[in-house]
Amino acid sequence: MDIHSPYSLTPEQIAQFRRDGCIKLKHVLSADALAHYGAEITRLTIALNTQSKPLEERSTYDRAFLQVMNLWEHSAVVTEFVMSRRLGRIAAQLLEVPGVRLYHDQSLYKEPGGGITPAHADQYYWPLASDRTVTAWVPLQAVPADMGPLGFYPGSQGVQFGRDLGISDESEEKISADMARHGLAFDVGPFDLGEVSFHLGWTFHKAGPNLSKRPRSVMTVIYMDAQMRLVPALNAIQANDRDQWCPGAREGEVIATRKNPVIWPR
Ligand SMILES: O=C(O)CCC(=O)C(=O)O
Repeated sequence: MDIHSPYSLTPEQIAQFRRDGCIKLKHVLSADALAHYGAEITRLTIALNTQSKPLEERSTYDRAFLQVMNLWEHSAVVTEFVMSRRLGRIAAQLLEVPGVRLYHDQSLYKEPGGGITPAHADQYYWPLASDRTVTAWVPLQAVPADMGPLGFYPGSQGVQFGRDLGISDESEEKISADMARHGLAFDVGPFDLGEVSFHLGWTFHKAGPNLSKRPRSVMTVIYMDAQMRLVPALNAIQANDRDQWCPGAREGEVIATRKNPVIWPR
């Protein structure tokens, strides 16, 4: 199962990512690899998730997906996937940095009937010093339009408004309206099997509901510059993130805890 050999990124694709703060790449992972790692990721997501309420009794956030974090700590198979040199090298090339580490991974499983993922930027949650962060969003099956594919506002990574809004009805309403004010269009479309998207921590994005009868199983890996430093937490959520994903890291210093292995180069 080859998940480590290099993927050819063109200079145009790297320039596109610099401009847009997001990109979708086809044929990144094979059907065999997705079936192999995907089975373990989905198994663990179901086993470890703690959501017990029916969809109609949950908040907007909790209707969006079952969310299970740092699966790599529970399974050697998932560790192998998260440490994929192919994905890590793409992340470093897109960020235009020599190396990347893991911030954390997470499975985002949109159940049949699951709701929208409200508009947001991920870095609101992270106590990190620079914008050199990127999420690989890896669907474990194809994602047609009715399953809630992830969509982006290309070019929104420089927008300041909305950076203080967590995922909520309020973020959906205010950020979507602000994107329209900036003339930034929402770009959404299906994902083929093997297609993977990458978005910066400050690029605004959202997803529609899962109107299909099948779950939308997605694994994400969040990478940061290997030289990323910790900054003081701006809010309780960032303090929690720091303690969960970078335990023992010190403000002002490079985040190099046991939970933040270098993924590329290796
Ligand atoms: O999977 C989704 O619906 C949302 C994904 C997302 O917000 C992210 O990976 O940053």
